[in-house]
Amino acid sequence: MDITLVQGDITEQQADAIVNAANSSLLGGGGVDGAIHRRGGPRILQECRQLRASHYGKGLPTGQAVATTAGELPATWVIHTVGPVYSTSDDRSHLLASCYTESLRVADSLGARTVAFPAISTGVYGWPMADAARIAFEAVRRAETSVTELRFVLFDRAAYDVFESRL
Ligand code: AR6
Repeated sequence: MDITLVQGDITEQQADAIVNAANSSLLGGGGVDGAIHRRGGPRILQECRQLRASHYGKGLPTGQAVATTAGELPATWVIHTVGPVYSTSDDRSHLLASCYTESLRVADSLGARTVAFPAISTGVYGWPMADAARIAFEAVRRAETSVTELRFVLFDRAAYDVFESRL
């Protein structure tokens, strides 16, 4: 698996799947989540509502992942995962790692070969970028997956530089 880094907006990525840094409600929010629903159109939210009505009545638990189609986005699928809120008193690293491995597991189940990830939990959820990059790389390198290209899409130069220095 090739690991690549780009600076940019994940909603513009051509990939079989892009990953959404969602919340348990699956019903939208700010950051990446807001951008995906805004650019992808109402179909994604409609499928998220169906997931809530069927398998995830209480919401998607932290560290898990689930897919919808990608509406009007250039990608084929959106894989929604819920990162942990950063805490200094409670080590939630395993949950952040789980977002990456569970998203790759879902990607494999869809037959996706190219997958774009944002830096999960590093925005609203407050995870320090360098630590998030370390956890992300460790998790994806350990994962057994048929994905051939895993692209990290970093929103700004500072985030890109941190990921590059950790790769
Ligand atoms: N493309 C790529 N990266 C982005 C984009 C974009 N369009 N927009 C923001 N980022 P966040 P979280 C970066 O807050 O921390 C939402 O409200 C951003 O700079 O999107 O996991 C959800 O509904 C940061 O580095 O996700 C949840 O409630 C990274 O993406 C909550 O936020 C993640 O920031 C999830 O918080």
